[in-house]
Amino acid sequence: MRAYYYDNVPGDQRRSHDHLPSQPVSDETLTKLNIKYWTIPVEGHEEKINAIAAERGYKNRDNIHVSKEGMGDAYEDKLKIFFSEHMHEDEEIRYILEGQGFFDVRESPSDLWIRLAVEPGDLLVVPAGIYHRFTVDESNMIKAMRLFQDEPKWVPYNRSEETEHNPHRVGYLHDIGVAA
Ligand code: KMT
Ligand code: NI
Repeated sequence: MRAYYYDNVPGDQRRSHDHLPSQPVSDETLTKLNIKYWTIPVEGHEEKINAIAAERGYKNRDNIHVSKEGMGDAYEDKLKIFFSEHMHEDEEIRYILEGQGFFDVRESPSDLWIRLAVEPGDLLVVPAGIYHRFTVDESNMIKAMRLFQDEPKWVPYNRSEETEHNPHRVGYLHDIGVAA
């Protein structure tokens, strides 16, 4: 997984949006934001994923196939929803099985976008309350496993005045040592 600051240049979200030269984001920065990631080879991943799920108390999971083929007419709409800046009220794991995509996460307090370019084998732990968004890249296809601690709900709360006061958002900022 490569991590770099998003260039904020208008245009297709599926392009890399890398600065020239690239502005890499260090592991230390990701750790400060409470983002954890590791690599688990796709071949034979089941056992390791099960162990991580058990260890972190994840009870549910689903597989998502984000592509025109996998979603039909809903594809473009889904992409728009995924790319709206949002947060979740629980910690969620994403494990990439096939294809590529970008998770953009907000760095706080700078409010800059950090782009995480994910590929098969990448496992990302997205903390509750972090603002983020997702898109496929120009290959237009990703298959991922989503792991949930409780019911397999996937509720995005789009960033608004209200989410600024959401206890999970406030808790996240507190956890990373940033005043709300
Ligand atoms: C999220 O949290 O934004 C998503 O689950 C996006 C799709 S996962 C490839
Ligand atoms: Ni999300």
